[in-house]
Amino acid sequence: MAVSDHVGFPEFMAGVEKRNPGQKEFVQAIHEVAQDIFEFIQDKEEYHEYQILRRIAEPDRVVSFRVCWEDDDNNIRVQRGWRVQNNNAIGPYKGGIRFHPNVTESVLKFLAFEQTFKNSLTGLSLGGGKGGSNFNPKGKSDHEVMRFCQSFMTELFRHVGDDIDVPAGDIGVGGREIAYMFGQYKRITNKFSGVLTGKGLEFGGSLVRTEATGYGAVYFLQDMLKRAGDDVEGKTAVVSGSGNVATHAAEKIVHLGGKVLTLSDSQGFVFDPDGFDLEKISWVKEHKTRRRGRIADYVEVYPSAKFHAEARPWGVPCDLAVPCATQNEIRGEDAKSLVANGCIVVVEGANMPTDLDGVAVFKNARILFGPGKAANAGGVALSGLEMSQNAARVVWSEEELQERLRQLMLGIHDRCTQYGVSAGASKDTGYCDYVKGANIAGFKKVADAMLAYGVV
Ligand code: NDP
Ligand code: 2IT
Repeated sequence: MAVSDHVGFPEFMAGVEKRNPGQKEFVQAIHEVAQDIFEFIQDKEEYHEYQILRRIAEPDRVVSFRVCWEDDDNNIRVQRGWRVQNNNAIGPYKGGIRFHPNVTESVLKFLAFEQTFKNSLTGLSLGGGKGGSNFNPKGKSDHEVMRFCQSFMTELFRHVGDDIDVPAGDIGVGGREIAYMFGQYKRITNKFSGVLTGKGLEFGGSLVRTEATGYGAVYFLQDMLKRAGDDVEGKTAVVSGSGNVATHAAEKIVHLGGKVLTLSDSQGFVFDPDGFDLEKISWVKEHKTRRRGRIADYVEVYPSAKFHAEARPWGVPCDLAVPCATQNEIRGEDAKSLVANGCIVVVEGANMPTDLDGVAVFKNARILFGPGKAANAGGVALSGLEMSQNAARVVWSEEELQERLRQLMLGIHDRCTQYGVSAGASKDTGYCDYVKGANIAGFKKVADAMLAYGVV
């Protein structure tokens, strides 16, 4: 069959929508990747013939299960759990677990799809997966969270394993939840293995895993700026979220001499005109993670700051925007106001925080735009290093891991520029479409492995 006889992008997307009715986040994620891949494979017959993109966009399997648990008032509660194993062409399925009331199969399928490209971009041997539940950990006691996590793992354990599928944390799943799940896995299987990453340091966790996503995103930002002959020093940054990724991204921006103006949570954002210094960021970490409090409480401790209820921070003028909360938090209108206010770089700490309209605004404005699958890959990359340490039963030093994270992010940046700069432009200085670069570089490794396997 001639290449010109194969389906084009619009027909491909129509098929995706038909096969995944109502799964708008999943369709959106495929849309963003597929437009670049279609361009890349237009003269590459094998990728068409073997239906590679069509196969990557169909998860290997989606496991859905009931999770029953008992709350502190002895009510029996029923939640739904999932594990989406998207693709293991280049390594065991790998990706986080999200506990949040808005988790649906569509959300987890988009995350597992994105994760496949992200994990490939790290250069490590990691396939793509994601899991989670519509369980809301907010307002639950430690014992309720423990009972939920144990029940969740009582089903999940059949589907995971250190060479099969290795989950980690994501929204609503941090060190506490990973420990409860790991304890239950160990109890059921009688095996101490690296089945989860993000573990406590006492039981196989890795140094630097906690900081890795946020630090990595800012390293990526630093590399984009450096390529443009600039740096973070003296720049103002608007950061959203106040969880693991946001607080560590903010911390690294401060280390590099930038000024962080905002942090947020699901109830609104805080603007601090003096900037969040390391002590203030540390207060936020303690308050949000240990005390499980609200970002709004910040203004009681630091009264020069102002809390904006039910609002997102994208209207605050800044040089750098770093979305680190959730999907679709930057819409087209938000993107326009960032550009109009002089923002020069957007780097995504979260997964798919910018919707398709927003991405188009950033691309048209030709500002530096680092997509999540490249910019936030430091977390999963460090998870990959946790897996290596577990397998070899060794512990690497903080210094070694910090250096490896830095090099991994540099490698990801390099892979993006390899495919993101138009033919004829300079690889070192020409405009880089990082979205395209990340999509193609991430796709190519997985696609070539799939080609080698034939039709399986
Ligand atoms: P956390 O649970 O630690 O923090 C999440 C933060 O985002 C909180 O401030 C939370 O506010 C806010 N948030 C969550 N959902 C919403 C929503 N619907 N609207 C507004 N704010 C919201 O999660 P992480 O920091 O780990 O994850 C943040 C993002 O980074 C996610 O997109 C995740 O997929 C991505 N990511 C995480 C990695 C990791 O290693 N942890 C790796 C790569 C990407 P509140 O407290 O009010 O809920
Ligand atoms: O989105 C992500 O990359 C994560 N939540 C981390 C995944 C991992 O396996 O460390």
